[in-house]
Amino acid sequence: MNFQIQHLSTLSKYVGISFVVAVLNLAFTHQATASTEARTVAIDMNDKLRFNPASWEATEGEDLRLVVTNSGKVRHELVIGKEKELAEHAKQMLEAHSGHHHHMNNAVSVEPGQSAVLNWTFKSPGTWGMACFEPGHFEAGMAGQITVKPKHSH
Ligand SMILES: [Cu+2]
Repeated sequence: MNFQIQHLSTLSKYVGISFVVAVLNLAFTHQATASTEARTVAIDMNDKLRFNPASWEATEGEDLRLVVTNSGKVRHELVIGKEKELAEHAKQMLEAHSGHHHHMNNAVSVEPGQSAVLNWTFKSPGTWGMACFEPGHFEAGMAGQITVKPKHSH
């Protein structure tokens, strides 16, 4: 009798603990999901001077994790910006006659055979562009388009 009561209390202790563990698990799982919410978009760059996909869609404010792979044998980069800004940047680069340039957080340069991640959120809807500013690449058509839909569609 005594044993049974003890056994029962031990059991309820375990049930209690596993309940707490379950709740904690739930809390942590939820937190983990919240912090890795970013949608992954895989973009390939190659020596045909093309992005693949060359056009894709996103939503304003959406957290994106761009996994950019260079499957070519020369260095490529992915620069994101409004198409007008990218065109202006390309012009400036030609005028500067310099292959050396700096970008902010809107670009990632990837060595041949490597991959890199660019975390990105489009702050406004509309047509955005992708470009590679390695010398001559943008001019040869290494560019793409991203259609960004508004966050609230009424
Ligand atoms: Cu390129």
